[in-house]
Amino acid sequence: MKKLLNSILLFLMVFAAEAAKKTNVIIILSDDQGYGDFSCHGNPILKTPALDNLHDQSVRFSNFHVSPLSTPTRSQLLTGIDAMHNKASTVLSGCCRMDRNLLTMPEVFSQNGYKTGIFGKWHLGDNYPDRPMDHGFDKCLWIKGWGLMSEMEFDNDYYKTRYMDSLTIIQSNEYCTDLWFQKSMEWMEEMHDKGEVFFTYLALNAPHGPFYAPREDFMSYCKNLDEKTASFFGMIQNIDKNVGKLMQWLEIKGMAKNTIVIFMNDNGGTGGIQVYNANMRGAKGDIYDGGHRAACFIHWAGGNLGEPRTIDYPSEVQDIFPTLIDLLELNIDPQYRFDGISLKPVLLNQTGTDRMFIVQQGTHVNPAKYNSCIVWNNWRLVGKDELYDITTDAGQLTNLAQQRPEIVSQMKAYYENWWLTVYSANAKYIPLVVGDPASNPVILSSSDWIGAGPNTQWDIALAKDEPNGYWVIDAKVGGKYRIELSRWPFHLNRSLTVMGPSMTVGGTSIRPGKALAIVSGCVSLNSKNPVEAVSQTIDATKITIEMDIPAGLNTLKAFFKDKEGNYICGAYYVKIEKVF
Ligand SMILES: [Ca+2]
Repeated sequence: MKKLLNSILLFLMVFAAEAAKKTNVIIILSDDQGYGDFSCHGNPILKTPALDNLHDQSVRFSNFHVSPLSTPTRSQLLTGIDAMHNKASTVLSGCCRMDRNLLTMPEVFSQNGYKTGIFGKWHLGDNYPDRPMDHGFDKCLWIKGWGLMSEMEFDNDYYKTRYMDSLTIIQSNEYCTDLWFQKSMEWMEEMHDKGEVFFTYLALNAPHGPFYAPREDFMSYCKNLDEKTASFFGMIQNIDKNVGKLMQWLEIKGMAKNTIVIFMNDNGGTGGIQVYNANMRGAKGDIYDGGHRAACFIHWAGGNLGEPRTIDYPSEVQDIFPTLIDLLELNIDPQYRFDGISLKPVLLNQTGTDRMFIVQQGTHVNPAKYNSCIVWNNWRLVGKDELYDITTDAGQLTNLAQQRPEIVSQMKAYYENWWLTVYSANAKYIPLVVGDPASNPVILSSSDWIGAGPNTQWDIALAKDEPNGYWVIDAKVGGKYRIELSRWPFHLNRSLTVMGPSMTVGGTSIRPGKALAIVSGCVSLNSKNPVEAVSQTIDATKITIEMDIPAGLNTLKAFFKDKEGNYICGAYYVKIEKVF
């Protein structure tokens, strides 16, 4: 009898594991939407009926934290490891690439038989070996940099979005958010028809600025709001419509029950906080709750998560990866360690363990100690000496540090231990690879300068500069390299000395900026005397310099001069090719 029961039990366990393995996963991450930019969170003007519906049918984490900025939230989501440990810790300064040895979410899904797809914004490195296809995604429809009109997507357009299918550049006629949803559904349908189970990462670039909404969505808000806010809310309304379509489509295709849908936003509020900020203090970039508290809706109609409800257990974006592994019983080396924890017990109505975690601001190469928020249930230690109880003081206005020194000292002790693991790990960043036959040449741009290099269309056009900016490169082989310096993105094929284009590829106006009297270009390797070359023709689009680069780590600085030999600005784009 016992044997029979054991067999039945084993059968049920295998059955449950198989059922879990057939569960698809869709993570939707919006860009620069704040916690307050949902009508279900109390926004008095913005209407988000589909997100409200998803909220109502989901388990919601109401004390959920991301990073104050895009890149670290993405690296933490995909690795389950703190940004200060995975090294993609901020935007700019070469700090947007992940430690290449870490396991990523798409890699683990792949190893467990899933097909994996990204649709949208990656923001964890534009070049080999840091692209989405280098980190485990099978299907990659993506854009570079922080999004449309970043320095690499200089002339891209919200209404007619240009994107890459793997490395093939495709010009669409679609509005960006519509494109990502539509293409992801086409791919998911194809996978579903083939009997494949899938992991879809819908990494939207909206409602990140500049604010361009579809006209009909802008019209919903323009009567009572200024143009910028109306456009921002319009962009969210468009996301909302697409979420509604996706959920309906999952029903029609019979996938609603066996698909986990997670919706999150990636940092604090931006374009809508003057209307509503859910009573929080701070915005994107801040260490107060307004900078990093985010929505997290987990919807699994066929799962056993119980009734839709709100959970105030403290949770962070690093928890999502271990939670999915746990919920879906994915195979992974049991020794592998995450900084996040599995939320499965909490999702199954058990009591979560007492925990603290840290939201660290990752400014430039080395983060500043205590430029952080420590989260411990209702407590927040902001910086070194501001203590808030968010149950009675959501707006973080009354500092309780003097009254509760015992709480402060426990939180600081936790931070001090954590800091020991951070500083040494983060003193290094992930260098850019050049001279690898797998990807030669490579194009580098100013957003990867060490220092705050320009990373927007308008800053490039207006010739904003960071005079001490340089790249850190890892030359896979030593020897002769050809380095081309350009003022404009190479695909524009534009003269060094003229203004920039005044239109995007879709016909939207952009800033042409200013013309520069560039006559020569210089490259300095490892702070040595620069090698200089003069522009060959009056309308040259680039200046080429050949030089030997030793194998391994090097610094490379490139800049332009006028005819008197005066420094003008850095070369925003360089193409580096190993000459074999
Ligand atoms: Ca963002």
